[in-house]
Amino acid sequence: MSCIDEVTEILDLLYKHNWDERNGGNLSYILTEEEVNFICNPNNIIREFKYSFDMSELVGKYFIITGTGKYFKNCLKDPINNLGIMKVLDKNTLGLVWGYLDGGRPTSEAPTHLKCHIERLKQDKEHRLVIHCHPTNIICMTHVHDLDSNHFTEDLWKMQTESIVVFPEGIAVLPWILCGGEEIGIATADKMKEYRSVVWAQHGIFCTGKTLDEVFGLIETIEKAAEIYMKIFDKKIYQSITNEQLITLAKAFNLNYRKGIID
Ligand code: 2HA
Ligand code: ZN
Repeated sequence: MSCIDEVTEILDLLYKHNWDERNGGNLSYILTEEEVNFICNPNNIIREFKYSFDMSELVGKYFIITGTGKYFKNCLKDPINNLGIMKVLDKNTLGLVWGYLDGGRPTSEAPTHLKCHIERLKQDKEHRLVIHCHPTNIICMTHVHDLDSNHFTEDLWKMQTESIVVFPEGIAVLPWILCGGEEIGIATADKMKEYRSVVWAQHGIFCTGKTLDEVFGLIETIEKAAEIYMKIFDKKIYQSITNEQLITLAKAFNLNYRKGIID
């Protein structure tokens, strides 16, 4: 399977989960030189994209990035118009080596993605992927829950046994900030120093990790917890998972869970 097949399969699944309506969402994935060689000649730079922030730490790396204004719905059947593969040429420049055939360019959230990659690579050398999407129940929760990251994490952990196992480091929550801009990029990347998942209130989520399966699974698990929350938060609750039970779970699974939430 080529990296294009792998990425478009996930984009299609994200669309079918109803997490990427219209042109909602974006993805960026670090590719190996071998993966790029399989698709195109990585030394043939078709076009260049300039950015004002410093991406020195990424120079020489290859990324596949969804195009601005493109619909996840269309990526599986038409990858070459909807996606681009780029090499980071210098601290301010991405060089297109494949894709964006109709004259497209990287997602408006590309600077945020690239800043997130820089931070996650500092935490985990095997990090490769950033996915931004609009899962319904996570967005719902940011309307009816406070936006304190620890409290938000606590309630997601307590919705189902799997939560603390899948995201022991918790979830960061940002208030509403204008998307596509510098402020939200800096705020998101800053949270990525400690978290793999950052919720944007009334908008969606950024999730990061090593593989497509891992990050898709992270989004699924957070969204499932949020769905349970939305179904029960205004009902009479008879019993829930307690702090003690979460600590028992964490010990059994040897989880390095975020401290200061349940203890
Ligand atoms: O453009 O989701 O945040 C697609 C988006 C922007
Ligand atoms: Zn969005």
